[in-house]
Amino acid sequence: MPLANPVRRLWRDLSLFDGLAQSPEPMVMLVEGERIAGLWPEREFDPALAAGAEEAGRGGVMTPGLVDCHTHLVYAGDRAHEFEQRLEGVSYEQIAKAGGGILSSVRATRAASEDELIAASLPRLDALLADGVTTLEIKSGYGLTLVDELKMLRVARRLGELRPVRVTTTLLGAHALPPEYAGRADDYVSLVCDEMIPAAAEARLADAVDVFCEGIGFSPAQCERIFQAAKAHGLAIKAHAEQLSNLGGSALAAKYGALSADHIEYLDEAGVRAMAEAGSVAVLLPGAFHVLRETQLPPIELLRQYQVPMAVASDANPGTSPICMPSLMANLACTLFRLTPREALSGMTAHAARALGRPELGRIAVGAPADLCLWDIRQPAELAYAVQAGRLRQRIFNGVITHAR
Ligand code: DI6
Ligand code: FE
Repeated sequence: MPLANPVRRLWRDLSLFDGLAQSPEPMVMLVEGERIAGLWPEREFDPALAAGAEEAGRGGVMTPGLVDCHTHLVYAGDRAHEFEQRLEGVSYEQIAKAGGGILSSVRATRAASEDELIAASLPRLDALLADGVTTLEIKSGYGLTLVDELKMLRVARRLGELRPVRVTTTLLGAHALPPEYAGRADDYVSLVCDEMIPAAAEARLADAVDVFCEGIGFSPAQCERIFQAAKAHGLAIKAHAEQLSNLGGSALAAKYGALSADHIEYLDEAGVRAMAEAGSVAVLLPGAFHVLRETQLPPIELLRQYQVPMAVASDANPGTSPICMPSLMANLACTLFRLTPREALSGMTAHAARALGRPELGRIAVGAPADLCLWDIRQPAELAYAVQAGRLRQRIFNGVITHAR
């Protein structure tokens, strides 16, 4: 039910980026309760339209709250030693095959209690919030048993209750083959399909199901079984695909109507076409590209040609992207992938929201939830151009100003 007397707040003289484009002239925005209630060019604004509204801000750049649509935020331990090994020339795949990599985070995460995981994850979440995130996706995938995957998903849900942020959750049981299933990958996939997916769906702990379709992950045939199980339980589909090689995982995910295919450095034109036809979002993860010192660029020009929406996310995780700073991702997307600043910002707002199946988020539009960021900069492109903490003047979540300075 709408509030009888919702709080009305007015922002004046805004440089406004609505998630897709920048307004050509200064704007006025009215928020009523939890929603955006009015948008006018400053020169057309009649104060009678917002009678009784409190002026909450003047000047600055207003953007939608940032949407980080791909994170592995919940985990225990760290992998600083592997970072050093990689600097000495050992590859990510070699470390994984020797039982390190994802499996080293699995050992630490299995050993941690829910409260310990909350305590480990909150500083990372707070860093994202302080840089403007109002919605994020959190994946499981460091548990790899029924009990530990559900534990991670519960932690992710609890994080969303502890802070003013929207959290969507994704079951990534097929992230790596746990050691107790060595040589029995198909049996492990059966565990994911027959136990993890039904349990996560039943307890409403997962909004989507993800897979790591890769030589060191799961084969396309195994991923397909998982997509079928996800569909049967009404869960959305995502895929880590074409990160280290081209196995056709993105096209396979598209065939099942995936919300997104993520990483996609090795994606080819057939894969791009399949994604365009299915309406899947291409999630670019420049943090992992940077940390792995990858050289194969995602097919940005083809994605533009086929009009596949491009999202940009942090991939925050202990191995390939220990980075909790979305504005740095905007910068890396431009410097490494040659996105324009506008594409990078759409990638962290409107397109990222689509990659989560929440198209009502990531936009500044009348009627949309008032998740917003007011930045102390002159033009939106500065968010991608300069890497500098502390530019967020106000963070507005569901109509409430949660950070202000
Ligand atoms: N690809 C990635 O970049 C992350 N997961 C995946 O499938 C890395 C996860 C990790 O190294 O812990
Ligand atoms: Fe990832």
